[in-house]
Amino acid sequence: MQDQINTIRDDVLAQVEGVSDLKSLDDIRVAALGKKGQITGLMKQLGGLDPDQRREVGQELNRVKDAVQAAIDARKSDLERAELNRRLEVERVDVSLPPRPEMQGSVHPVSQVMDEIVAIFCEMGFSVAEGPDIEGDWLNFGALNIPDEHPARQEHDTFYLPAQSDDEARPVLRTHTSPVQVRHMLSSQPPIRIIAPGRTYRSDSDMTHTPMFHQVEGLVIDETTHMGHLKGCLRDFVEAFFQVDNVPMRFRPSYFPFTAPSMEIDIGCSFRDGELKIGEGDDWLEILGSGMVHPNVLRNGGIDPDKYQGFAFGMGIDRVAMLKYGIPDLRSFFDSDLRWLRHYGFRALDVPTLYGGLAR
Ligand code: 2NM
Repeated sequence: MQDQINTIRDDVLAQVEGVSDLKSLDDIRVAALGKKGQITGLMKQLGGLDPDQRREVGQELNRVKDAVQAAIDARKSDLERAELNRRLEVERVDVSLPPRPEMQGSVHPVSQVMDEIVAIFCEMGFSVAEGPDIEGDWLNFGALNIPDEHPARQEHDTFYLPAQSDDEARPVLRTHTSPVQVRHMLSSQPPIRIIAPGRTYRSDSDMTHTPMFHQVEGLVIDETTHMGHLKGCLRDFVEAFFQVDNVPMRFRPSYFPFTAPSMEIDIGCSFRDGELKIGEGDDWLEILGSGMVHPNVLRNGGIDPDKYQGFAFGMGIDRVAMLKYGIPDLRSFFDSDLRWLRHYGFRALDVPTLYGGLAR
């Protein structure tokens, strides 16, 4: 038996020495030390020996087993280190190389249009305000004079999140950026001139609606701010944005809970040969909602409606991006299709400014 043990030990150690991959090494381990392995087999024969022999051969077998296991472990870490070095060599990345042309990104039309809108309003003296996407019920609805029974509050329009406690209203994904304006009113005093661009959410999904979309809203408040300012401001904006002069504009009476009076704003356009032209023709395109901020909203924002008044407006960014850049399908905006992004995207270093040109 002693001879057999020595032969197996020398044989296995030689195999371990000669192996060059981890899979074969493990096969050797199984053949020697596994359930049906050679060394395990000898262990099983110990029962047939007389007690003295059993102790002696048992100790010898354990020494061999430990030696074989140690040799396998050492070989394993050698092979693993060699494999890591091989991969480090093969997968080497030179981070100082310039990017390859086919990897160049582009600016999404929504980002582009948002930057254009920000550039126009900043030139007029507005600042940009931001707020969280998750809002409380009060800031998204209550403070904006939207009553409890208003349809916009119902489940089918609003994404509700689980309530934090039993006696608190459920948080919502903001359905408009108006809560940003309320936050701004609460944290500062007039004069106020801000725009609030950002993501908004409504549970609505079809050809012309996506559950996440982008909005920009504006708010101007001072002691004597009136509807003439509203009209002039939005005319200047539309003409700068669509790069046309003397756009026909139509102010249609409308209703929003947060403004009174309220109006929707249409601009003149024509659809000829499947092409939309803005600033001429006898069709109308609705692009903005607006109105004089409701006294209740001013009060909820901590502003005295007997001393101050102002106007607000709101616009869908995705929609005006489609109109301005002739993009036919809204849902393609959020598909992350690289061919689409390359076709409709903008060059990263062409930052929109009024003096340098808004786009392309
Ligand atoms: C619109 C239309 C009309 C609006 C009102 C306010 C606030 F917070 F000042 F009350 N922010 N935005 C507003 C007004 C938004 O979107 C179609």
